Amino acid sequence: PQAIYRKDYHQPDFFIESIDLHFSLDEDVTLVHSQMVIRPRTTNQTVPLVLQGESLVLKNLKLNGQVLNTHDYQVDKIHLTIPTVPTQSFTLETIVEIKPQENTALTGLYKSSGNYCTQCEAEGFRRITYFLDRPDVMARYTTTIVADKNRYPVLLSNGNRVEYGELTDGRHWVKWADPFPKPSYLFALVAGNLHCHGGKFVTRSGREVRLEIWVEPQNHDQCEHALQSLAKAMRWDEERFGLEYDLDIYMIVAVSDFNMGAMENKGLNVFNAKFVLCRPDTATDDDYENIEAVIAHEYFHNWTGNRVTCRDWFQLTLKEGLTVFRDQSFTEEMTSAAVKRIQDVRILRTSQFAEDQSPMAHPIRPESYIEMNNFYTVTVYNKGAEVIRLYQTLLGKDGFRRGMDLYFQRHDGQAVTCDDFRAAMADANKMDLSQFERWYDQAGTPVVDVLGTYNALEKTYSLTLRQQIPANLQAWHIPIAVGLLGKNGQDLPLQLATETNSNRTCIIELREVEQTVTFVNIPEAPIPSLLRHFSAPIKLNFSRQREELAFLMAHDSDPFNRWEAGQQLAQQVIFDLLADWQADKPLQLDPLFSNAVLKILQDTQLEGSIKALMLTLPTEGFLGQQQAEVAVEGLFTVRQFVLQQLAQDHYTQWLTIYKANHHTPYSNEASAIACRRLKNVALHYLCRLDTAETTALAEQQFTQSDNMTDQQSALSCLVNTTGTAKTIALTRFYTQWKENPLVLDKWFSVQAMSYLPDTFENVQALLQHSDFNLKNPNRARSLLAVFSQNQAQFHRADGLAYQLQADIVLQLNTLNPQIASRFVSVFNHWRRFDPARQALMQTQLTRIIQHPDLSKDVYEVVSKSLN
Ligand code: DPP
Ligand code: ZN
Repeated sequence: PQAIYRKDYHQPDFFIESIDLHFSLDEDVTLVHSQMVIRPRTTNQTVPLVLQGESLVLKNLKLNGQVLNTHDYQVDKIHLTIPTVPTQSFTLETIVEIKPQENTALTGLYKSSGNYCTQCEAEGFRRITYFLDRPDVMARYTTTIVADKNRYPVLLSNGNRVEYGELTDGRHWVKWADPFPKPSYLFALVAGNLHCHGGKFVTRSGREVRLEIWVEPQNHDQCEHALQSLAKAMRWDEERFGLEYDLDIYMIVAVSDFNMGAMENKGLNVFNAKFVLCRPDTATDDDYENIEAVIAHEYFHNWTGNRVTCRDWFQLTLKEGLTVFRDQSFTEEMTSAAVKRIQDVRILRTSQFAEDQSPMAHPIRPESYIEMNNFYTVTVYNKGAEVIRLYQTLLGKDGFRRGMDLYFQRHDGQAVTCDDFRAAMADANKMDLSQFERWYDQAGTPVVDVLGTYNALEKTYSLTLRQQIPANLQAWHIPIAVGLLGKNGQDLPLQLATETNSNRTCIIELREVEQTVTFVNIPEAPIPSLLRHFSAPIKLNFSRQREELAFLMAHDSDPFNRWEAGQQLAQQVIFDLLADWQADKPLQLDPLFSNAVLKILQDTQLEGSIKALMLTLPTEGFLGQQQAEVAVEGLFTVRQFVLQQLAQDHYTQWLTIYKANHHTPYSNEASAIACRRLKNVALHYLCRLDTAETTALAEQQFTQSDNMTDQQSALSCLVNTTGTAKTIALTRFYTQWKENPLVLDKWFSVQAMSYLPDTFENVQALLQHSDFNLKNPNRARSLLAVFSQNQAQFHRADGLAYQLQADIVLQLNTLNPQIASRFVSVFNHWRRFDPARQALMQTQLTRIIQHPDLSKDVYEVVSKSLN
């Protein structure tokens, strides 16, 4: 397979002005009839017209109404080429046959639960009809869908419904017209038996927009939260960015089989049902929050993605980084800024920093790809969002808004680049952002070493910051938010030597390899709080004593850094214990850490959700990343020891917290959510003790809960207990929820996450369960992707889990290459493990790459991994 390079971009030779599509949906073959008006970019020379098309059977081809004869064109597996076409605009008509019912890749047109749906991003439209399937070709679409009226009473596409009618043979038809030119990746079609949960939204300019959530009929009572979330997102975008919705109708369809989270097709979003459906008894608090966030994310794409789209796929972060930043900001305002920030940074540091350490490392704007679908990554999305956040940190909220306004003013209706976005930010604020481009060019996580010096005589405090610059790279432009705490735990007023005013938090703009800043009028040796709010996606090294971390954990006015100090303290404690364990010394928990945890437990001022986060240890995966070679067994053992010890040390306090928060009635309010988070953290600690008493507590919660947060949490405690309670609860949960696939996914996940040593054997058995189905991405992920994150169990020393994973990857390679490629990516980190595990993983990677008929998706990841 060939790589495609960003530097090779050239404009299309042809534009497609309009496309009139006609679908005849049938159980055997579906016919797609397309009529395009095509305009050559230049009229002075003739170039061949090369359209993309995959898995299509061409039945008819006409140019300006004339049937083309087979000498006049060529068809291969991925193209339709017409060597000679007119130099002026012309019409091209094609008829192709496709078989959506056989499409297990879930890209293009496919069937899910008996209904038809589409997924075109990035390059799925070419599996529907021949087209210039690239985002800088924007056309006006009309779409007519014809289907059996009984089986497919609902027929949807982008834009507005303009005509409909009935045919004599039991079929009916609907015609849709989308007034906005769009790239093909935003095309959508849905046909099926669906229930509509409707509502309306009045825009701030007074236009009424109809909102429709379409679901399988049995799910009619699980739509209201999605609808409310949509309305909230619409309002927020008006208030924060002045952006209004532009069509008269906004539709969201929930489907059960979906590769991604959701898709922002113009006016007709198609969603993974997981991000639409919820009811208190079926969905957890996190599910509710994720639904609100994903609904908002796709809605926000209407401006950042659809109205202004990407010139080419290398620019993906233009729309994804920006839209993730927008959805994060939205959630920060809807829930708690601190909690959301901590959650987002956790994802960034566990997944994206790991990607930076892997052979798949790439800048947020990649330089090349073999298969674009492999670049829908945490780097493009989450690091991309951090880079957008940097603009806001540097320019301020108002400056960022000015940049956004200029971006839309300049580029509405266009397909543009990351450079265009950066230029709008720079021009609107008259700021030089040329060095900032390095965030787009350079892969990897910047590392900054910091030294602090207090001068008691002068009453100054200096920070020297030094970037570690890898070979061939250059210094980044990094805003670092800093505060200084006095001995009483309060922020000291900050005044730079160059300033007259003082602040509590100051942003240092680090542009050079090394810079020193000096604060004046500092009365005592301060304790610095660095990188507040995680002001840049970097690793910051500053050496600290445990006492200092415990102090920050108790006092920092920046809640993010308070949490961060606790995490760093826990990490130090765990790594020191690991050294003891490796030296065969007895393990003993540092009382300083245990006391710091106790202080958090007893802190009555601390908000519950933050408290719950502060009581959660860093994961084995995150800890492993900080090591030169992941100590699989050691980290597992030591971390378990710490949890167990904290459970014992503070038994009474855990129980008190549990009881104090247990009786709060269910609601979706932040305060009730905080109670559930806190009590469930407490329950997990208590259940570490595996006594009759603690198991009874979990059992009671499991049977009496009226909401999924509590039920699932109790179940996940019980699967780690050793008595009969585990089997009883699992059976009961299965019987209660076997008809609800999204809840049943949780049943698989909870078992895959168990830390007991028979987890792998259980996963193997679950693969044979009648409800397991590899073709359904949610189900496959719920068991296998979740298991592969269970570090100690997945990386068991005998390599059996690796072999199983590779077997699955090879099956998925044929069924669904996109999911196969995600699943094979767990091996990307193979070089970070001990030699024995390296050899075992390498064996599986080699076995995979030798497979004939390897998809581009899997080939790209595995070949980079082995390189
Ligand atoms: N649907 C995916 C997303 O919204 C890709 N655009 O991120
Ligand atoms: Zn997106």
